[in-house]
Amino acid sequence: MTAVVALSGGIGGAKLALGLDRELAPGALTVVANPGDDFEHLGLTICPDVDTLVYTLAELANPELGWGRRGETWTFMEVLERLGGETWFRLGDGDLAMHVERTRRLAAGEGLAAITAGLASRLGIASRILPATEQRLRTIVETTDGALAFQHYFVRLRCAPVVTGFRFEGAERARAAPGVVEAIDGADAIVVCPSNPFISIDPILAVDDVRAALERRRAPLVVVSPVIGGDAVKGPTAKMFRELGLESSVGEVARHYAGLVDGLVIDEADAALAAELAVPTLVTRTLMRDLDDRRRLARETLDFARSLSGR
Ligand code: FO1
Repeated sequence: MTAVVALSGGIGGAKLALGLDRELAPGALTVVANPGDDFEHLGLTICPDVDTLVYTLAELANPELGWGRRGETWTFMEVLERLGGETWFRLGDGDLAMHVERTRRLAAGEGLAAITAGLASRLGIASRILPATEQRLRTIVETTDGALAFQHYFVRLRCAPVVTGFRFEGAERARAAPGVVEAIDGADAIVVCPSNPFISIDPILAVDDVRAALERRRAPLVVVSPVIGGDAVKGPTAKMFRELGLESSVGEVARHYAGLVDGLVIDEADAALAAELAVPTLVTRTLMRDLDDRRRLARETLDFARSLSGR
């Protein structure tokens, strides 16, 4: 395949994005990243999912945490704590350089897409990583404790509050970042990575011209389920489905993307449910423990998309 677009959040999605990056020719992959987790913190603009993708594709990611850099040191955080600063969101010493440099370039008037491309290229990444939008789009989590800014809910409160819904503040004014619509229009396949549908993929779909480009696409759109055997590998996906009164299942994942999805990739643990799904389904092993798993799942997903072309 000559051009593939992947939609991705952070940790889980980035694993498949790495597999796609390694399976495709250099430059064939464009990853459109969730902008909803972004926020301003300690005077810096933090783009967690963009950064997780950058570190993962550059093979610099912290294998234990999934976010941040491997071999990280934490002197900045230790000193900040000593000084009585805010330490609930942990910025490693090396990672800090990313946020400082991005914030400096934003203040100098550069766009987030160009900045991300520049930083990714310095780290040797051949694929394109694009934020879905350069405008401010922030996920607000509606909970029984009130509306919470995303990182406040996710990191500070460790996803404990009961979720009742989501809002994407600023989405109505957000436009697709330069390159996003062109990439979707020119794609041979679109892959929705195994990311949380509510907080990782929906913020991307909330950008009107991104959604419109996906709706008019000619290429097949394949979703890799983030739900395996009714649970998520990591993170609050299954908890969110349940709190919203939905079943945490591959059937609900398919329903979530109804009208967009042409094919669903599900795990062998869910094989028995395949017959009930209203979309063509590929059953395989979707748990990605190492690079071989990531590459194999990427290869199988691309083959599956190819088999759906022209339907
Ligand atoms: N996630 C955490 O659970 N705790 C943290 O302290 C934290 C810091 C952090 C710093 C930079 C960065 O790029 C990501 C960071 N994340 C942290 C992950 C972040 O909250 C992501 O939004 C989630 O992992 C969801 O994708």
